Amino acid sequence: MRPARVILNAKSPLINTPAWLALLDHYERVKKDHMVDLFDQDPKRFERYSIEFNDMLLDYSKNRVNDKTLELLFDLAKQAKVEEWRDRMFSGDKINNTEGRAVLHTALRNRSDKPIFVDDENVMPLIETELDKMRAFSDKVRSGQWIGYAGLPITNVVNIGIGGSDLGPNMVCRALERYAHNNIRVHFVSNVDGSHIDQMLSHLRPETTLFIVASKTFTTQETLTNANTAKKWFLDGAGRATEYDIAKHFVAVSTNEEAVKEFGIDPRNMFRFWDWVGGRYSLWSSVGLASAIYVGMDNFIEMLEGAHEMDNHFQTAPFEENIPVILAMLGVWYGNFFGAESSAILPYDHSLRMLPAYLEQADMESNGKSVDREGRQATYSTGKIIWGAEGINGQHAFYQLLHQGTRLIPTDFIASVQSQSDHQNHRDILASNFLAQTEALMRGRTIEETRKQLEEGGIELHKAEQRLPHMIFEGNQPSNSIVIKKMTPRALGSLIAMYEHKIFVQGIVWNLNSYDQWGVELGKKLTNNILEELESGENHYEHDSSTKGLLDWFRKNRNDGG
Ligand code: G6Q
Repeated sequence: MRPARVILNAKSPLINTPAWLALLDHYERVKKDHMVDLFDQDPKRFERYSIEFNDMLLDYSKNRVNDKTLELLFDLAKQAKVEEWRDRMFSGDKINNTEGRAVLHTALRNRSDKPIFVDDENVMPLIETELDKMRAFSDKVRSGQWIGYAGLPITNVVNIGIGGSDLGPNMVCRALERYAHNNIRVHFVSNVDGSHIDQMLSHLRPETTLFIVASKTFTTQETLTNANTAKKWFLDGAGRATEYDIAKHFVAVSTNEEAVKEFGIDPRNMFRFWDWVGGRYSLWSSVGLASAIYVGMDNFIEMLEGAHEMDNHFQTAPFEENIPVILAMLGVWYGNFFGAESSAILPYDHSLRMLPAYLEQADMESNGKSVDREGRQATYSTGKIIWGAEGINGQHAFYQLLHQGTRLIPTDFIASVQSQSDHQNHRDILASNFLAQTEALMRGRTIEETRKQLEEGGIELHKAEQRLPHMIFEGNQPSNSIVIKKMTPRALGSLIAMYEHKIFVQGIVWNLNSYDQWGVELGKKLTNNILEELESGENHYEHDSSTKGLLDWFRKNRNDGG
């Protein structure tokens, strides 16, 4: 008999709590309400359901909520003790209970004088030291003072990392391109598919390239494989570099000094962070080194300040005015009551093109859990499927399903008003698409409106009647509009911190530990077993017939004949 996988008899009690039951009851009353009517009934709906924060505006009026809905959602947040958990996180309590760790990415951007303790040690001086080290190093690289082995300044920086050690700094570099150094380009290699690093290296020269090997554990197979390939390329290249020259071209970002040394990087060229910084929350730490070199340390600090301002807002604003709390609870409303399974991130700003991929990890790795903090089965939906792409491209592709599909998909539309380019006509076209889409998703198109349009188009009556049902849009598709004046480092910091806290609040409501990732760890282990078999040609482990069949097929068809 198959060994039992599920040992959990205990069920998480959330769905029987008073706040949850009240929401269920309320849902039955309002589930059919159309937003068009809600707007008609309340001319001040936008004023009442929008918030300005620094240079950011959140308009959440195009959501299927009324005052009562929000009140009940905030009751649920209170019942879950969001405020207490929030304060515990900020003060360094070990809220990551399965790994016994504090969760202190907020300390990395603590711009106040307040000390923050982990195990009775104030971590702020440690953070300041690393920030100073990042500044000294990035200044040298940017000013051309950091000289490679052939006496030339660095022109290309390659960040080798994956997951949390890649997506964050990569997304930040794209978002802040307008602040980039004129002569330094930054590249990111994450995939262990050798063609990724080959492609990258093919247009670089060892003399002017700096590699940042970013890995919290410094044991990640993909990263170390790519780093070794880079080292070999550096040493075997036409430039006659020696082991001695590695110090000028390889630096590490890690928590694991021993492994960094073993790889051959001088610990003096190591930038540290700590186990209380989760990989997917690490862009604020020295993992951000590539971005600090690219945009300069002043801009990097400004990004930290923007995040810190959002931290303060999250810690102090009442729920009714608290942006991360509002966004989180709207997500709970759709996921747990309307049964929405996914949520889309739709940036209308080319510089935010990597934001969906970044948030996919941040959200799904944090809240993709089915067991609560106490080890009980969650009998309710938790983290939604997060996906997205640049909105304007999506309009010509997948928006069809948003408008007329059978699923409810809440969306975040994100735009910045002052575009990076000088083309004003482009800017206005982009903005009008943004505005038109959220309006269309909300309003839809009624049968009368559709019929009128068909009549005006002069289509024959019988054809028009045939086409009619296909051209009706139900509307009532919720969206948040997040509009930023200009994509500055400060605004970006606030935006990312906003999403981090949204994810935190949802994790607390669902009673999850959002800060472990055992699902990711499992993948790493299974790969090693199969790699051993692939390389040796021997079978050591038991597999199902599918995995075995595939393994044999790979072996038979490898291009090295091995
Ligand atoms: C992040 C995840 C994961 C991690 C990568 C890289 O929260 O745990 O994405 O960042 O697996 O790990 P290293 O930084 O240890 O190489």
